[in-house]
Amino acid sequence: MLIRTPRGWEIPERDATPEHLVFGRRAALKAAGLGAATIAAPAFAADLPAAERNARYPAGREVTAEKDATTYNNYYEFGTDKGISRPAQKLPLQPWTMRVDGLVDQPRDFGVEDLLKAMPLEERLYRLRCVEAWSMVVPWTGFPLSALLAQVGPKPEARYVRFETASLPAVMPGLRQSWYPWPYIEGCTIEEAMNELSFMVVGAYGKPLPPQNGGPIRFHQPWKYGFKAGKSLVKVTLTAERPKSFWEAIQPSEYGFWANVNPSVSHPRWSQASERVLGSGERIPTQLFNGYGEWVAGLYTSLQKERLWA
Ligand SMILES: Nc1nc2c(c(=O)[nH]1)N[C@H]1C(S)=C(S)[C@@H](COP(=O)(O)O)O[C@H]1N2
Ligand SMILES: [Mo]
Repeated sequence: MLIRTPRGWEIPERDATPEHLVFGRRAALKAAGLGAATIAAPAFAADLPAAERNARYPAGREVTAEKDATTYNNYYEFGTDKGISRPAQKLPLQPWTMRVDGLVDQPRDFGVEDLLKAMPLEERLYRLRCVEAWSMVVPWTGFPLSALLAQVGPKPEARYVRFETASLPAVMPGLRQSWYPWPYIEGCTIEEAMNELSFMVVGAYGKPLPPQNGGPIRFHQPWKYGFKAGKSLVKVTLTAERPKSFWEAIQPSEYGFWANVNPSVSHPRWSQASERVLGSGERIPTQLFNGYGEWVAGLYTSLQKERLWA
C-alpha cells in the first residue's frame, strides 16, 4: 500500500501531490517519451525504510521537537535567514543522483533511492552545534560514510573528501547573491571520513530527509560545527589536496578547515563557551568536540600545529 509520508511542517493537503500519483505521472511521462527532467517534481523523496536506532550514540539530552528542527534552518542557497523551510519545498528531491568520484577505483553515480535499499540504514541521535552557538538533537537516519566509500574503493593517494552540494538557480533564490562563492563546498580528511561517526543522512524523525534539512542526502560529523555538514549533496570527490570550503573562502579568519567544536576557543566575534538549546532556549555549556571526544580526539593528536578549532 502506498501511503503519503506525513511531514513535520505543514503543507496544505491540496498542495501536496500524493506519492502514488507522482509515480503514476512519472511512469506516464516515461511512456510518452518525456524525460524525468520535464517534471516539476514536488519535494518528495522515496519512502524511508524502517531503521533501528543505534544505541552507541546517546543524545545526552532531550531530542529537539521536529517542528523546531525543520523550521529553523541554515541553508543559504534559499536565503540567509532561518525561515527558509517553505521556499525549500521547491527543491525537487526525486530522482536525485549523487556522484562519487576522484581518486577512487570505480567512480559511480548513486541514485538516492538505490542507496536507501543498498546501504546499512540505522538511526542515530546526534547533537548538532552551529558555530552561531545554538544546538539541537535530531534522530537522523543514514549510513556511515565509510560504507559508501567502500563501494568505490579509495586509492591510496586519496587524502581528503570534498563535498559539493546542489546549485539549482531555478529554485534557489540565494544563488543570486553572486558575491558568495557557490556552490557550497565542504571537506574533511580521509581519516575523519572513515571515523565511525561520519554519517550520510537520508532521513530525520523516521521520515525522508526534508529539503530544508538537506534532503534527500546530507552529511554530518557531530563533533564539528554545523557548517561542515553539506546539505543536498550532488558530488563526493576524493582528492589529494585539501578542498577549500565555502565559508573558508568567504572568511578564513572565522571559519577554518577543521572547525572542531571547542568551548574555550572563541569565534572572533562571540564566545563559544555555551550554546542556546533550540526549542527551550535554555543555555548550556558547550563540550569539547561537542562531547564526542571519546570517538575523535585521537584523530588530532599528531595535528596540534593545525588550527583545529574553527
Ligand atoms: N548547502 C548548504 N549546506 C549547509 C548550509 C548551507 O547554507 N548550505 N548551512 C550549514 C550550517 S551553518 C548548519 S548549522 C547546518 C544546519 O543544518 P539544519 O538546518 O539541518 O539544522 O547546515 C549546514 N549545511
Ligand atoms: Mo551553522
